[in-house]
Amino acid sequence: MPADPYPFEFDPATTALVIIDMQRDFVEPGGFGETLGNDVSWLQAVVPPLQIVLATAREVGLTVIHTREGHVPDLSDCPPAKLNRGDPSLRIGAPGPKGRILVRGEYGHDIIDELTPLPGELVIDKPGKGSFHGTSLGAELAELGITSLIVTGVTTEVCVHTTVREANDRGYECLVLSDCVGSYFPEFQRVGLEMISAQGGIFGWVAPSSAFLSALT
Ligand code: TIU
Repeated sequence: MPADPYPFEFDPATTALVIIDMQRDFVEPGGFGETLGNDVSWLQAVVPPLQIVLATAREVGLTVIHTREGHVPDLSDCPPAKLNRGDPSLRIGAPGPKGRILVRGEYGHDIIDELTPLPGELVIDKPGKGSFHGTSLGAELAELGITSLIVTGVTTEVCVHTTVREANDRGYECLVLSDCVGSYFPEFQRVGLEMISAQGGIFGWVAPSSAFLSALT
């Protein structure tokens, strides 16, 4: 299929759709992300195209993996370097508008209704920005024989980038769908995507979801 910086080849049998951190606290109005002063409309724009990609992936039987960023309730999996950031009243574990911020089991931590995982789809709870650090993702992908990842979700320059970088170092081919990843900052979105495909595809490929859907169906 056409992609930047050159065509991306994939076999659906060894490819997974990865949907990163489409959680209420990052995406929805009134959530943690908005509380930090971010404009969530940039992230909400990702939902409709991602719904189409998810529905199509399910139709053709692609492996679907969801991730959620968050911590166990006693925060024992949250290092001080991550915990002690920013305004104490808005820190991880503090009471937020949709439950304790980034704590597993809280309403705001869960995935938005539009993209609710189906039974049988893998949901990876991750303590970090990357999806491999501190999770079973690498082992699960090896078990499934997955070698290529179609990467979507939020935010482009944070958890999407960290995951793509982790995946690249582990030998996975990564295609990032440009309209299915979002940032609170338009300039980070643009540059974040450019950074992936620059230098001959230093971390992977970038293409719009329309190109991926054409290749898949
Ligand atoms: N999922 C993810 O990207 N976590 C973040 O904290 N992102 C921000 O941009 N803050």
